[in-house]
Order: sequence, then structure tokens, then C-alpha cells
Amino acid sequence: MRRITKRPAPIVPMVAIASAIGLFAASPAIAGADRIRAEGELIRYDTAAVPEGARARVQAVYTSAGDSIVTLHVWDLRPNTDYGAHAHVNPCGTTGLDAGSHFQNDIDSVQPSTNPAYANPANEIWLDLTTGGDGNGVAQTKVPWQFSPARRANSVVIHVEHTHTGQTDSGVAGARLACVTVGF
Ligand SMILES: [Cu+2]
Repeated sequence: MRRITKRPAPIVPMVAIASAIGLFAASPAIAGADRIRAEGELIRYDTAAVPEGARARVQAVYTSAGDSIVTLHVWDLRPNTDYGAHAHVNPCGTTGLDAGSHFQNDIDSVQPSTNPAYANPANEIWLDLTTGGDGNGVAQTKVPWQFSPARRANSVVIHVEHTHTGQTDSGVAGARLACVTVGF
């Protein structure tokens, strides 16, 4: 993956040169932003399943090739636990439902969408993870599309289980435990 970064990074000269060339050749799909980052304490909807103080960081890189690379870091969740996670269309609210449905690049006319033709990790942002013994975890996904200013995801929701991929329940990951608002 190639990143256009405004901050100096400890990269070897060849990569720096390639990056600089790419900077001039690139035509970003989203004007003015080739990456975003959001970090903070999770909004908790299940205070038993999500310890107080648990937090998350979401970073997205939008490449000149038209891909989106999204990374989720979590800290201080329950140790050695499976969680599902996805980008949802609305910002976090006072209940888990406020985040709305999963963001889909190609929108299923049937909602909530459980059809694997639409509810899949190439058409949605899936960030399932399993925490380590310290309650920390990381997930990354890459999809071959980008958000548009008119249609963006606005949150990442943490669910109680890993995301299903069956014929009738794709994209389902159980209860919404926590949320972080992200201006994708
Ligand atoms: Cu979700």
C-alpha cells in the first residue's frame, strides 16, 4: 500500500522517491483528504461486555489507486474475546441503533441487508477482531472503492460476535456493544 503522508516517516529513500512521484501523479477521489483518523473512548451500550475506559482508534487511507484501507485498534476490551466490527452509516448515538445500517458501497434494496451478494467484506467495511490477553486488538480491511462526500460512513460499531457469512445471515454479528464516531 502506498501512502501519501504529510508527516515525515522513517522510510527508505527508494520508497520516498516513489511516494513523491505518486504525489504528483495522483488524482485523489476525495478532494482534500487522503486519510482520516478518529480516536477516543468508546460509547458503551453494554457496560458489562465493554469495560469502562475502553477505547478505539480508526484510521482510513484512501489510495490513489482508488482503494480504502481501514484499520481499527481497540484497547482495554475484555481479554481473549471475539468481537465483530463494521462501518455504519450514521454517527454514534445514545443507543446502538442510532448508528443505522452498515455502510454498503453497492446498496442492497432489501434492508437490513443479510444477502451475501451485498453483505460481504468487499462491499462493506468489516473489522472483526479477537483481543489478546491485555484486551487490545487490531483489524484491517482493504476495499476497492472509496466514500464520496455525499455518501460516507460515520461510525464503527463493535458487536458481540464475529460477523456471520451465511446465505441468509451475512453481515450479522449480534448485539451492538459500543461505538466510535468516525468522519470517514
Ligand atoms: Cu455492525
